Amino acid sequence: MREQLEKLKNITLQAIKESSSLEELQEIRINLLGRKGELTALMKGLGLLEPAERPIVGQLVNSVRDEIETALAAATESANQKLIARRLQSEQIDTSLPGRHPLKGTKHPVSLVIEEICSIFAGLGFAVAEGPEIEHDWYNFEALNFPPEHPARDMQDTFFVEKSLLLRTHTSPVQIRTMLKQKPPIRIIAPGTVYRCDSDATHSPMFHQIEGLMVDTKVTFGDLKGILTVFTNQLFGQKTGVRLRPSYFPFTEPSAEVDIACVICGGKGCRVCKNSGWLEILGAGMVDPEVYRHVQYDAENISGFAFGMGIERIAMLKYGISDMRLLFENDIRFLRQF
Ligand code: 2U9
Repeated sequence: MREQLEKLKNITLQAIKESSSLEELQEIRINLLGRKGELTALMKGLGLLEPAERPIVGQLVNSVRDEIETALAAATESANQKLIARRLQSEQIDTSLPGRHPLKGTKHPVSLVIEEICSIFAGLGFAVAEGPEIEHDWYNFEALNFPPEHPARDMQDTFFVEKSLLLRTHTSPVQIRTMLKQKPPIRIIAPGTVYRCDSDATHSPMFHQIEGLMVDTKVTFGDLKGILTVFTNQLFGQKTGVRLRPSYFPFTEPSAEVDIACVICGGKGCRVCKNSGWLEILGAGMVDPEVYRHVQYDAENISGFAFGMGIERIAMLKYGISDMRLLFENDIRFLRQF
């Protein structure tokens, strides 16, 4: 038994010396001192010895166990230290390295133009109004004096959701909703997404508009021209020429189209202005009395003007973009330039 103990001790101490991980040390402990361990088995066998021998061999077993426990504790401590040293080495942070720059986004040119236009009109006393993109036929057409057979009402131009429910074709229903809620004086602009069944280099089925409405006692066509001249001068520069041409819209009478001197050639004539020297950027007019009738305003005692513009067209002119589709392709190399 003595020899057996000595042999077990030596083999175990050697194994502890050669072990390289905490897991291996744990295995050695279990194999020796666990419930089914070799030393545990020897201790259980003490009962079979002569009574005189038991205390002597018992003492020997205890001293072998103590020696192995001490060696295991020392080896565990050293394996732990090595593990910590390895982690400190591999998880090292060099605080002197330059930081990584987070990717910074840029605003979309359409958003930039909407913000700039809203801010110009805010300076002229106009508040921003918004409304739903899915509209009822009545707010989008009927209240705006579109006759029942008007071509804009056709499936070819309008996206219908149901019989009388559609994707708004302009932001004008926002002004109708505002007039139904509020009495004059009214001074609002309505920016937003609109939809028309149209798609080529200068038309997208989804685009953006800003429309404006001013209603009060004694608002004149002169006020309309004054406000729009201040606006175009602020957006395109103080010396931009402006002209109004007669036009027709169902919701305004009289109506006009507003041109600015070509921002590319300065009015001399080029490819962009088709050699005319002028660029059409706005539609406008005095609100038709028929529109006031639909919102129960007294057309005899109030007057007002309205205007509308397509944002993509203005963004293209302002930033020299030749194809509208570039604005919707989301190519990061294009968008980064703004
Ligand atoms: C109400 C009364 C009148 C809004 C107006 C225009 C003229 C116009 C076009 C410009 C280019 C739309 O994006 S575009 O195709 N808009 O020419 N819009 S007057 O008139 C209104 C609006 C609301 C209650």
